[in-house]
Amino acid sequence: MARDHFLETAMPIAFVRTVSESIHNCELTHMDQETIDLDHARSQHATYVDALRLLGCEIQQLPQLDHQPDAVFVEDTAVVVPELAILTNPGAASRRGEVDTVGEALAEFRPVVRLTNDGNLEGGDVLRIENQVHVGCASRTNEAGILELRSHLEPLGYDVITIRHGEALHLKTACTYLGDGVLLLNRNWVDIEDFDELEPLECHPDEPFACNAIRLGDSVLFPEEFIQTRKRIEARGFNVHPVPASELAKAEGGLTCSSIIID
Ligand code: CIR
Repeated sequence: MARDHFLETAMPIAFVRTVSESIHNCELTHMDQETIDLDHARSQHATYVDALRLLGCEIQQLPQLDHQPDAVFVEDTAVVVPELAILTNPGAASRRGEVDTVGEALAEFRPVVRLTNDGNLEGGDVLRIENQVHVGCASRTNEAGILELRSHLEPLGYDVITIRHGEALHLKTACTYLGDGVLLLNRNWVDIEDFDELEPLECHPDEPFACNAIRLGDSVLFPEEFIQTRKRIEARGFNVHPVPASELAKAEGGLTCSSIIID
């Protein structure tokens, strides 16, 4: 389908969704249940959305889905490249009802395809660096899901590379790309040798969950709670824009999880 059927974007668009009333029933894999304060979570989320706007994104609000506990974590529902939006089949069955509304929103901007239920894949497992698409294979994403993703992306010129990431929920819990050739990572969960020619920047050992950051323009959006790792990122020459992220962290969510950003 010709690209001019779709809306052109002058600035990045961030798709976001309000924290659901039922967030306390969220999926938990590696963490014990803690009380999540809905108002606090929504207030931190609003600060996050303001920061995305400040750093140059146009914001598109997805419909609120109060009966879907994890619906704020929109990242997991789609993988978007300039040519295509691929809706996922989340490994967590409770999350599959989040996908339709994301597809409807993305359809204005990209041709949309949908993974079948032959395999599982969640967007938090997908780290794209230009034409290299690294995909974590663990509890939420399996070989069949990766195979199907590859069948959509390889014809478009992307390399799809499978990565094992140990105990982390998603690949992007274990590492994210800061830009300028630098990968922020937790070496206990991911091996720098799996990423061609990237410079490793390790999180502080006391902050194992401090590897989920978003590069936007000249800034790195980063959880304000992780002071030691922030110092390392700044010492490497990056400008850090801190935002509070502690409440949704109790639901095993990081910063990338709460948006789908398309250029
Ligand atoms: C889940 O377990 O599915 C949610 N409680 C957290 C999802 C976080 N998403 C992400 O890392 N991309």
